[in-house]
Amino acid sequence: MTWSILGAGSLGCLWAARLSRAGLPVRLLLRDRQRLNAYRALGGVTLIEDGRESLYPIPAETAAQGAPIQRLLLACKAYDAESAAASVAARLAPGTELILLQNGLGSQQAVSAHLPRARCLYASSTEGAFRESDFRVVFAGHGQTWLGDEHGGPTPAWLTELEQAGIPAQWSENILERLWRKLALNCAINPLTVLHQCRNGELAGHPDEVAALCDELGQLLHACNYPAAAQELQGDVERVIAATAANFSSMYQDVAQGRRSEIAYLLGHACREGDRLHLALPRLRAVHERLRAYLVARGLPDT
Ligand code: NAD
Ligand code: KPL
Repeated sequence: MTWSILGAGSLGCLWAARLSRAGLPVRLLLRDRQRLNAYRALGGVTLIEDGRESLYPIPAETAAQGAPIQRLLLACKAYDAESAAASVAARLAPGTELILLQNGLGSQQAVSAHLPRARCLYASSTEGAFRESDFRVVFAGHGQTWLGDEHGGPTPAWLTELEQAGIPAQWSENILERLWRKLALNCAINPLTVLHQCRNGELAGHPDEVAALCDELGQLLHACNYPAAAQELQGDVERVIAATAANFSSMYQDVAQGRRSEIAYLLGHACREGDRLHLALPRLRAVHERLRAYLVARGLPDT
């Protein structure tokens, strides 16, 4: 069965290149004819790994046209997920499997609600990649991708294809817990790096702020019924800060480059869940408001 990939950015191209070189059928779905022409002019996806670059001439078509889609990786930003999924909805065969590869939470549920006949699986990844230019991607960090089904259901047989392609993936029986844990890590680190204009490692100089956020995120995770995601949160956050000390967080990079951030699916989602559960979360809300003001002052969306 062909892997269709919508969202030919950093992770979408990274998955496409590895599936393609393993000899698995894969095709890219591009936004429109202009993007398709630009892609064809380049001759394929270029993946740069350990300084070596390889070109993969992966077939591509526009999102609107083509054969029915049976397995789709949606690899766009959380704020684009609903509209991107809608652009291929008419092509989805009954029972199509969609893998929603977005950070944070909220976008996955929004996409699933619009596609009740599809099986929506959620993914959480710690792999790292960035775009040097269009369809030219650097594999920047090895990691792991967790996949799971919010509604249970069997482990997909195609996990072996990911293994065959060298994509480190594991099935999770509680993918929401995984996504919440990653959301909590991102909420404790990323906004502070933007507000303090610093690398991850410099947050070691703001231990009280980090601890206060971890404490409230822990309360939220317990109230949401994900106690395991709250375990050792602060210790883990401190470990990530130390291990990625020289890096700028993804949110810092988005803001520095004038790109929209995924704030609504990280801190925004945490605060909305806090409202729903009548939790005070004063420090988390204060950081959310400061970050929103910071973005607005720079002409960037605050949702
Ligand atoms: P990206 O911005 O590099 O790529 C997204 C691609 O989707 C872009 O090429 C964009 O043009 C395309 N797109 C958006 N809307 C579209 C539409 N309607 N039709 C067709 N294409 C459309 O993003 P990314 O870095 O690959 O991140 C994807 C998700 O994975 C994000 O939620 C991100 O937070 C998460 N993530 C990224 C990394 C990483 O290292 N890049 C690591 C872990 C998680
Ligand atoms: O995932 C990250 C990001 O920058 O988005 C880390 C480095 C773990 C910080 O939250």
